[in-house]
Amino acid sequence: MSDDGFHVTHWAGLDLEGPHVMGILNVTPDSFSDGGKFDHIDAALAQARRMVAQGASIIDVGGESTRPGATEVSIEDEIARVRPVIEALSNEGILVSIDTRKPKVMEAAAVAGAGIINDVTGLTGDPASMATALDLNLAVCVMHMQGEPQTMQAAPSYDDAPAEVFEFLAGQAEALMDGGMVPDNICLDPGIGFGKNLDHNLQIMARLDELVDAGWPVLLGASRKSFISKLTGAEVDQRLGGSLAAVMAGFGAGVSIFRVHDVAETVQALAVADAISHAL
Ligand code: 8Y4
Repeated sequence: MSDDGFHVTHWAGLDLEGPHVMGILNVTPDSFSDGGKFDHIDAALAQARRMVAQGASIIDVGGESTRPGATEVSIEDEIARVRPVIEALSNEGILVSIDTRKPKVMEAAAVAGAGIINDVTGLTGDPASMATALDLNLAVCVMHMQGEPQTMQAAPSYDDAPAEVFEFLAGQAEALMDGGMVPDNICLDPGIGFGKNLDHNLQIMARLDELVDAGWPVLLGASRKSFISKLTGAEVDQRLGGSLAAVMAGFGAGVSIFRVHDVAETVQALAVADAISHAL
């Protein structure tokens, strides 16, 4: 390691000696037209259990779509969607992250048993987010986003995208530490596709080693994202190859956690890459 020696070895109770996979579980009306109803909860639970059986260490439960054009979700609706899923999974001993920008949803998710807050605004989306995360004292994934979900892809602009993204993330980690959070609860994520054009995304992924060298655990979410289509033209359900290539690039740079749709394939790719890395 080419740094001063600061290096977090655990996050949210996970040993980061080897890579981990976070499986994506959407409980939005995009995927379930009537979020909160029994058969939809059952389908979500079945999908989550399948991903755990395939080797996922974390299930990321999201009840609010950040897609441009997605309809706003009220706090009450978002909680109604995610709470039963979080309760059931955490009762089964499954580590759950709550994908939300709303402090009230963070609190409800914590009560329901979530172990991780995954906030795509990096705790800047609501004035109360930072204080809520510190108060709940759960593990957090701090993600970088430029702008707002509705408009962030209109004109993303940076002088040096990796430098600016990594600087923001280090600052949020510092703020969490200043607020009393322990290092083992902090993970950083450059936010692929969130207010970034193709060049920005590629530069960030090419320089992930710089973020890893800061010592914090790093999470990468590149699964099926549109940069793959910009490079290959592949439709969203045909992006496994590109998604695995991004995972492999991140693994080589020292990324610890990978947020993906295709858990079995990603776990297999990481098992091979990890074994190769240990054969040296
Ligand atoms: C197909 C499917 C194409 C999904 C695009 C997408 C991240 C995240 C999202 C991420 C963390 C997404 C909630 C966007 N991305 N959380 N969340 N990191 N920590 N788009 O990169 O998956 S949602």
